[in-house]
Amino acid sequence: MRTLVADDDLIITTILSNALSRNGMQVTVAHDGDVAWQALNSVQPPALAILDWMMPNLDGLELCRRIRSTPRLASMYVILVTARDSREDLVAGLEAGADDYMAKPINIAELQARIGVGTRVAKLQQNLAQHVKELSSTRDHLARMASTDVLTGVYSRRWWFDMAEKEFARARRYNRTFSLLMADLDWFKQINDTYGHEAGDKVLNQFGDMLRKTCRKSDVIGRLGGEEFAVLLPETSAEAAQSLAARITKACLSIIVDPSAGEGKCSCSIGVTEVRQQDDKLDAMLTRADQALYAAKRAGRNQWSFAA
Ligand code: GH3
Ligand code: MG
Ligand code: MG
Repeated sequence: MRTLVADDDLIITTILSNALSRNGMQVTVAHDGDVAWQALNSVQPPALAILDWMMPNLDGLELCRRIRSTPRLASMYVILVTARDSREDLVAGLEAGADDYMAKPINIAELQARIGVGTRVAKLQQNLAQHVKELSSTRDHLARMASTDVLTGVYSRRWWFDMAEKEFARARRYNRTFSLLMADLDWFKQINDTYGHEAGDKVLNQFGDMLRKTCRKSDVIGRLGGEEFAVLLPETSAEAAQSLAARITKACLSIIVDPSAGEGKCSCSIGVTEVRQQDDKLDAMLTRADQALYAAKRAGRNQWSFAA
């Protein structure tokens, strides 16, 4: 564990660092307040600091206050050492943010005991900080893994890919067919630019609703990113997939961007493909659907195209 000893008295710093080293601590020594403040602000700050009250430049009391008002140092365990031993001084020290208070002359047994307490608390703080770090990384992971896209209510990208991989494996295993649609809203950047990002979000939300209403319950709808969606159609032939694509393209036209003003038509382009014997991975289908989608875009948008 890293520790800092700050005292302008060389004898005191020697006694303190020896005691700390005997406890297996890594000790940094400072002989004035400025140097101590620099050491406290190093990349890896000490977990325990023993500070003299009276030091040149910055005194221990001021250091305590600074430590407590610096979020990254706030959990540091601080022992204030001083020859001042009145009750008022003790209160002032604790109020400035010290965790413990030790009067000079230093008694070795007392010092050892107080270092023991400080180490225990500092270790608990470090464990707590580690736990908080782990929890927040778990939370981020869970958010990434969440099944639903908040804006549209359809499956999130990650989840959709998981489901699609499973359906691909299942269909191959039992020699079943299935199809895939890739849909992308047309001129969506222009919609955002004209009506604002919030209106754009509402369009995405309506598009998700429309997909859910237009598709079957067994179809797997996902938002792959931005204004791009994919629908997996289990047990569905190319013909049936194309007729669904036609219905989606038509239904999209009834989404109004700014309903209060009754203006702003919306359209989408769709790429359609059916699984093929030679497809060894889902990727092969995705690439085909993507190419068909871009063919539909090139052909003028507001239409679907089949990857023949
Ligand atoms: P194209 O017809 O070729 O698809 O043109 P486009 O404008 O739809 O496509 P482009 O890829 O140029 O722009 C997509 C836009 O979608 C840009 C981006 O700001 C917007 N977008 C992505 N995600 C969101 C979102 O969650 N909300 C909103 N409002 N806009 C988004
Ligand atoms: Mg687009
Ligand atoms: Mg796009």
